[in-house]
Parts: sequence; structure tokens; C-alpha cells
Amino acid sequence: MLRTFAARRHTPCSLASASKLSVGLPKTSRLAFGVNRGFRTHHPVLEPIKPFLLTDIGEGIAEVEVLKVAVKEGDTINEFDPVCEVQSDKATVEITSRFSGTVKKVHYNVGDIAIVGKPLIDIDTPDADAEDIPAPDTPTENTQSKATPQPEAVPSSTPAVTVETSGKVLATPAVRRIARENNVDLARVPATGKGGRVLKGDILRFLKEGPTEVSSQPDTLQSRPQSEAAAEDQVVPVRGLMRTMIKTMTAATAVPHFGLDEEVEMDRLMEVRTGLKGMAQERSVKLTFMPFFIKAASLALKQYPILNSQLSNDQQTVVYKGAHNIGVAMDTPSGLIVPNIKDVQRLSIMEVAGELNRLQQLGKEGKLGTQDLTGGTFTISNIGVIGGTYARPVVNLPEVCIGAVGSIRKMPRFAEDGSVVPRSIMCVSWSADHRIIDGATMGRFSNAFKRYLEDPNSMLVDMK
Ligand code: CO6
Repeated sequence: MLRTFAARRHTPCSLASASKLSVGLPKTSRLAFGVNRGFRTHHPVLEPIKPFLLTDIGEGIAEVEVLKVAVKEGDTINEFDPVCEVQSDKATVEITSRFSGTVKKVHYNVGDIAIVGKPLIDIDTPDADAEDIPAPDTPTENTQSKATPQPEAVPSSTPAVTVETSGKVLATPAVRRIARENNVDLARVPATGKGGRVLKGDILRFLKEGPTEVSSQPDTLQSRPQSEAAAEDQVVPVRGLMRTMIKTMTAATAVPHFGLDEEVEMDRLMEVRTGLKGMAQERSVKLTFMPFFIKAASLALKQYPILNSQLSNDQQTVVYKGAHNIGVAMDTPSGLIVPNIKDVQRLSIMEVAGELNRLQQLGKEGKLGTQDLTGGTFTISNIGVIGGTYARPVVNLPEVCIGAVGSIRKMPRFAEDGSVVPRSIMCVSWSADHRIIDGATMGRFSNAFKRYLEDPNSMLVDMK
């Protein structure tokens, strides 16, 4: 079974990323408008105790698992202080307070499932002016690159969200506004917040004192049980990546799969890679076999585009995806995740290698974001790095095909003259959605993939 994870209802992805969101009270929950038997006054009445809701964090997420609770009843909490850390199907998310006050009630414990729209904590807010709080950024990957300033009002249904992903500065909208107004590049501001987030205090200090040295360590999420094998049975709640795996793999079992295995002779590719390693090093790229597999798959997908398609929910249409966003099953400290390399059809092998290096690094640090984890159209799993010769992968819905490659092994094979020769053999196991993929198409695709790898020069002919 391939442990892959759905990003949206239909988007392949996995989670364990370290996107950080700060989700605030809807503005309207700061103020209760006096209602007098159907007669609405125009004078807002401050309500001191406010439920701090888990607002909609997008992508159709209805519930999240609480990984950490950072506050307890009676704590004094300041704006931007962490409230808790939760895990959705797609990301590990830190929720921070948008208000200062005293925590009156904590609604969840670690391990609980928190429901979107329900309170996380109740806060006794002093009569600070909540109206000063700037508007949220929308939950996108690159909030910094937005050219247009954010509106100043907080719509009641919109969460205040900041998302940190690969290489982007993590900061709340309020901090971004201060940076914008003072013409400060947030990347230059030493961050003291969790996961490298720039806090309001950081930017204010920066404006007052200029740059100072601050070290911040990114958090990594360990979702695997650490316990030693015990003689007695252990009952462990299903949490983290396993929860997602159950959902996505259960959904995938509804798809009738077929498998096809093939052998690939790797000798020439091994030579080619060895020859190119130096050039890759000069460019600070680690060139493994994966970029060749990924590019070969993309070139073969051009010939058999139905393998890069998706079947609509109502099974009435097939969407041939224009981009070859090739997912790579990745073993990370948090577990298996499947980020994808976008637009492989447009990338050189070296560019694919660079992207893979980047994703691997982010995966290692638990920092993969939604952008890298969603939108995949085809998946390759290299289980051979770990060991194993053949595999039975399960499609990564809504994709229709997945391949798993095993370890390269020296094996005896017949040469054309009948003599027995040593060859470096790698098996590739394809699984496909038999509702729209037939065996002949899979076989032809597999032949094309095999040919590109066995004769790497042939890739040059088809590469643009
Ligand atoms: N055989 C032998 N040696 C290999 C192979 C195979 N198949 N693949 C890579 N390598 C070599 C590779 O070339 C590197 O060698 P050097 O360049 O000489 O150092 C070395 O092994 C380590 O490679 P690395 O892992 O760093 O990079 P690579 O690009 O090959 O792989 C990765 C990247 C993200 C795919 C990999 O690190 C990884 O996480 N693989 C595990 C994926 C996984 O867990 N899959 C299981 C999913 S469940 O598929 C599944 C159906 C079921 C079983």
C-alpha cells in the first residue's frame, strides 16, 4: 500500500507540512450589538468574554487534530501568542491569538479533534480596541508577494490567516502592514516567533534598534509513536498522518486497480548519472536517479496523456491535466508525504533535481507547504532507496496512475548472443485506475518509460 494523502477532497497530497496559520476572532464576535425586543440599537456593547473560534482554514477542512495546547485557564495571553497547534489533512498549523486578555476556558486537550466553527478557548478581553486589528491575508502560500494592500476591515466570516511555506517569511497581516508602511523587508527582521515567525515585537524592535542577532529553531513534528515494543498490548489513538492515510486509502479502495510490473536495465543510466554528477555538484545540485525517472515519466505521459488525467466525481468526464505535476513519495521524519514537482514537462533533468532537492530539504525540516503538497497529477515512489524489489502501490486520488521502483540489483541476464551477463536491474510496478485506464495503455506507457531509462540519449530527442 502506498501511504499517500488527499489534500482536498480530490487532490492528492499529504500533510506533515509546517504551514502556520494564525486564526483570529471574527471581528463581529468582538462586539455584541444590543438587541431590544427586535429593536436593534446602534450602540455596540463590549462583551468581555469571547469564544475564540476555530475559523474556516480553507480547503474544505471541517476538523483538525489538536497537537499542542499552549495556554491554560487563568493565563494572560497577548496578541500573537500561540494558542495551540493543530493538524489538518494538509498541514500542521499554529493558531495564535489576535487579542490580549485572560484565558477563561480551554475547550480542547491534546489529541482531541477540534471542529471548525467551534470555540477553542474563551478569552476575557479587556476593553482594548479590537477595531485596530488589520485585515487578514487570505490563506495563500505567498502572502508577501501580493501587490495590493489588504483591506483594513475583518470580515466576520474570514479568519486571520498567515501561512508560512518554503522560503517565505511567516508573519501576521498586522506585522506585514507595519513592514509595508515602514518600507521594511520582512526577511531582514530577526524573528523570535515559533517556526521563524516575525512577531509584532520583532518588527517594532527592528524599527527602533535596527537588526539584532536572534536564533530561532524551526519546530519539527514527530507524529510517529516513539514507544519501545511492549510485551503487553498497547492501544494508541489513530492520529496524525495515520488518520489521513486511513481516509485517503479507504477512498482509494473504491477504485478498481490493476498492476503491471516491468524490469528496467539501469546500466547505461548509471553511467550517464556518474558522468553528470560533477556538473550537478558545480550547480550545487544532488543528482540521483529520481530526476531521470520523473523526466522519463513526463515524456511518456506526453504520449499517453490519459495517465495524467482525472475522472470527475460524477464519472461523466475525464480531465486531461495540462501540467505534469509529478508527486514523489517521500519518507520524512514526520512520516510519508507526497509533495509534487510542478510542470515537469517544462523542466530539464537538472531543474527537476533542483526541485527534488528543495522538496526533500523542506520535507526533512517539516516545512512543506500546501503549494508543494497539492495539485499532483501522477506519482512515483522510490521504495528502492529503502529496500524492496517489487511493490503494489495504490493510486493517489484523484490521480489515475502511480509507479513504484525497487532497488537496483545486479542480476544475471541473457545478452543477445545468448551469453549470460551481469546487468543492473530495477523493477518498476505500476498501478492504475482500471475504470479509465486499460492494460494496453499502461503497457505502452511502461515500454516508453523503460526505453527512456535504458537509453537515456533517447530522452534528448523528445525533450523540449
Ligand atoms: N536503488 C538503488 N539505489 C538508489 C535507488 C534505487 N532504487 N534510488 C536511489 N538510490 C540511491 C541514490 O542514487 C542515492 O545514491 P548516491 O547519489 O550515490 O548518494 C542514494 O540512493 C540516496 O538517494 P536519496 O534518497 O537521497 O534521493 P533519491 O532522489 O533517490 O530519492 C526520495 C528521493 C525522496 C524518493 C527518497 O529519499 C525517499 O524518501 N524514498 C522513500 C519513499 C517511500 O517511502 N516510498 C514508499 C511509499 S509506499 O511505495 C510504497 C507501494 C509501497 C511500498
